[in-house]
Amino acid sequence: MNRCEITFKLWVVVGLVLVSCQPAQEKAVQSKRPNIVFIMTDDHAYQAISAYGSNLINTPNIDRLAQEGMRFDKAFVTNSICSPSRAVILTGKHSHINGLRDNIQVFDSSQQTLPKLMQAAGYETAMIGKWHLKSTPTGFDFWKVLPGQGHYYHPEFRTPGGVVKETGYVTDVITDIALEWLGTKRDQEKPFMLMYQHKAPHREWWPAQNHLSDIGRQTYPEPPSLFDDYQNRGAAAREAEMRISDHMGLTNDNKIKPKIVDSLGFKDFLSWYSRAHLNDYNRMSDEEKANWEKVYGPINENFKNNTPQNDALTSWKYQRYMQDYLTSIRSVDENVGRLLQYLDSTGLAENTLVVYTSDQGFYLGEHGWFDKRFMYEESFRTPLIVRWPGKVKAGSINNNLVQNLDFAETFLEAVGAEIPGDMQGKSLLPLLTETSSEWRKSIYYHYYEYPGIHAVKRHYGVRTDRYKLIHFYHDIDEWELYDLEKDPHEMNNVFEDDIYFEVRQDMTAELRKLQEQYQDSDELAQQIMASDLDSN
Ligand code: SGN
Ligand code: CA
Repeated sequence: MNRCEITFKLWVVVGLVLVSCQPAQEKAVQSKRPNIVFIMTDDHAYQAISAYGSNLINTPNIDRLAQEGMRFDKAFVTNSICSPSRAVILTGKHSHINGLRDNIQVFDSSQQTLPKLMQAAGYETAMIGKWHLKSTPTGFDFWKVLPGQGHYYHPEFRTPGGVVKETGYVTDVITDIALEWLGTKRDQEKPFMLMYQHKAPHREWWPAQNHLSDIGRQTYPEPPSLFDDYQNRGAAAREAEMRISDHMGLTNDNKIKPKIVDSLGFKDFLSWYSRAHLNDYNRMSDEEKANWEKVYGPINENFKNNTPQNDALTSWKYQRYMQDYLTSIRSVDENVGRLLQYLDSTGLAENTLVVYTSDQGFYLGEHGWFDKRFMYEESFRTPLIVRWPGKVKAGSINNNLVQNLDFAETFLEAVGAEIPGDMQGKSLLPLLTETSSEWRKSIYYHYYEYPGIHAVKRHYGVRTDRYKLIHFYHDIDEWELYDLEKDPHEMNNVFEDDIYFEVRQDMTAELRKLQEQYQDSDELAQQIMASDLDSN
């Protein structure tokens, strides 16, 4: 027997003695309390998950969660951007209440958060991977997080002891750290909540070495609105700077060498694009660069020799975008598989609630776009799959309007902890266990980061099962109304259409009701806007 085995056996004996000293009732409750593994990726569109019917990629491991659990088809965020989404998840409160409304602000981590409440309920907690809230993580017994956006190759991590650099590909490394924590670092006596949060598939979509050979094997179908002309909508969609054609970089995003891009007379939308590309490239070792060149060298050559123009260039960029984006998802899926395998082999799977979600959705060419931010479906929606053996029916599908605002309350209820009265979501437990069909009729959204990268104007709105009403404000004052049943791709704003007079009135009343319920208002939005402008 080696030292580890002796220590492990000792712990088992100590554990058994401790457990057998507890009253029987308490033991029963404790043994039932589930672990929570919260898997969140960054910018993973539901359109790129085969469990959601993707025609772009197979994601067998994420699909397995859906086969064994519940897939939510109407899961949304409250503010479709990274840091705000994370703050909503940690607090169970809308952005204007938790104080973090955009990617620029710093999260006030002294406030009440889910991990702190879980700790108080006797849970061991960990945060591993993308954090993106600037302030030091609080409420975690263990944390190891990427600084800011982090890097794909050989990433640095913030830890309580300072910054450390790891060798390898970010998605693999984050999983290694998570598995190590699960196996040897956590207090094995306590139930746990692991927040396992990937950088991938965030821009600029750097694939892993072991998947480079997938690049270029497939041609992807173009979405019907790739060449959207933004007719029948207001200025917000037209003026956003996230078009594949105009704002996606040939260097950083499409991985064409800056020298080639220059020599062909192209100019990327922002001047830092080529520098960003070179920085990422130079993070790779010589061997990795050589492997990279075997795949991207011919792509570069081809681009130089047969340079596409105009619409053909947009189509080419879309293919390049999909190749890199989807290949970085292959690593995510593979690593989700590693984690699920670990839960199976240790017997943890049975009493662990596993969630798969993303910090928001993403445009895969719909409306000609990449990025997110808008309240239009592709970025407003987010994937959400929950597996909880014995509680959630395998292969079930839910169509209720749920939001990332609901996660904190769901987890607290699942572990039998009290839900603080100031949280603004709703526990999903009755939906997960199919014990009640009573649910909310509408959801609220508010996006703030404007002026800012991608130039998506500030807006708030309401969505019901069938309709969506949006108000864009700041340097614009425009309303949009969509009939999602007749116009699921949101190509036609019917706000001014007389046929929708009553719908418009009902939706406006619903919006004002939600604003009141969530303590938001036009006045507050104006105040926030003025103070944001002041501080910039
Ligand atoms: C970076 C990206 C943007 C992206 C923001 C926010 N540019 O600035 O495209 O919208 O992050 O993303 S990049 O070329 O530097 O990747 S978020 O997921 O963190 O909100
Ligand atoms: Ca994101």
